[in-house]
Amino acid sequence: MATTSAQAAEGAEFLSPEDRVELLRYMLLMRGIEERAMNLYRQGKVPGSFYDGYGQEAVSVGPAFAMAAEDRLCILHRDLGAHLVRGVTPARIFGQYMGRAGGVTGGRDGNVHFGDWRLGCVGMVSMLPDMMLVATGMAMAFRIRGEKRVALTWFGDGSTSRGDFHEAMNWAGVQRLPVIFVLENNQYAYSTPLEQQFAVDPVERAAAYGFPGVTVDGNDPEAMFEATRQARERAVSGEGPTLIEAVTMRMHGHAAHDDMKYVPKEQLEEWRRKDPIDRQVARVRELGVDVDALRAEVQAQIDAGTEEALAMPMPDPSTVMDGLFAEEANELEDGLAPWSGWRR
Ligand SMILES: Cc1ncc(C[n+]2csc(CCOP(=O)(O)OP(=O)(O)O)c2C)c(N)n1
Repeated sequence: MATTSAQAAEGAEFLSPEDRVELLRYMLLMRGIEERAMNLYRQGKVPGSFYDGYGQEAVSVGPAFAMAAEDRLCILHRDLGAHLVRGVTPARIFGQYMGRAGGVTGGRDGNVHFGDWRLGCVGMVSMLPDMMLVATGMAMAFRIRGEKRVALTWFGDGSTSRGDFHEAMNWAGVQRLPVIFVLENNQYAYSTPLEQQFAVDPVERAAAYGFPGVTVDGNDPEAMFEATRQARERAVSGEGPTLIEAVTMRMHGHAAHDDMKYVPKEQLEEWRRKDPIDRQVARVRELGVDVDALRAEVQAQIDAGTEEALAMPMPDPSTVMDGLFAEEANELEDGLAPWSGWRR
């Protein structure tokens, strides 16, 4: 693995002190929202099950922060931080989890299957990893239209054993498409550990399809930012795709119903010591930032978002057919929504 410190140090050259605080803020927001949502689930207010990305906050926030407003993101269920970076508010997310009219899908889809296209987030496709093909197709469209834009998608280690992974990797490589693949290697696909999934480190597969694969410490938001920034540079300058393997750990069960008894306690303990938020807190403290005040600000946002969502009505059944078909829209001509990533 390339050393985290080297990747993060390179990234630090491009990140202002405010950017580094923003990375922490989004990670705190993601963790806080998911903790609150888990409580709402236990209170019976979130239907179905609940999926989170506890411990993987840097994997979603770092890459999303390195992208531009005109880029497009196919976001996985463990990557709430990416929606937050793109400007989705906590209230809309809580509304989504609880199936309310004010949720991102207006109560039309399960709690983690959402994406606000106006903010550049593609609605999550549950069949894994079909979003690799969606991102590859979008990158192909950008190329055909002559637009300097990049598509990025996240997917798990379990996904790399599926045919869709290989089809997307092959086509992206053949066409040298402006697409970034972020493989979140979180050690387990449900209860299946890595050694039962593949005989080679999947990052090596990039070379087989003719483009670079880079392994990154997935618990370091600045290293993730930098790897993605470099991949985006390659993509917009016509050099094609990059596979980024983010090495991390799924610190919770597959979903709320899974007690993950199959994960050895020592393994969890080891990863707890590498918590991505603790790491960024230490950096930001060195900058002289009052982290307790930042935590309080984030908590207030979460409390306000929860209240707002709890007051949202359930969807009106007479609107069930709305939004079934694509409406004519060109987001580049209509003007890009304001958002808060690094290239704002
Ligand atoms: C094609 C397909 N098969 C099965 C599933 C059910 N499923 C959802 S998540 C999951 C495990 C995925 O593991 P991984 O890709 O490693 O991601 P992780 O959950 O570890 O983040 C499975 C089997 C699915 N969504 N799509």
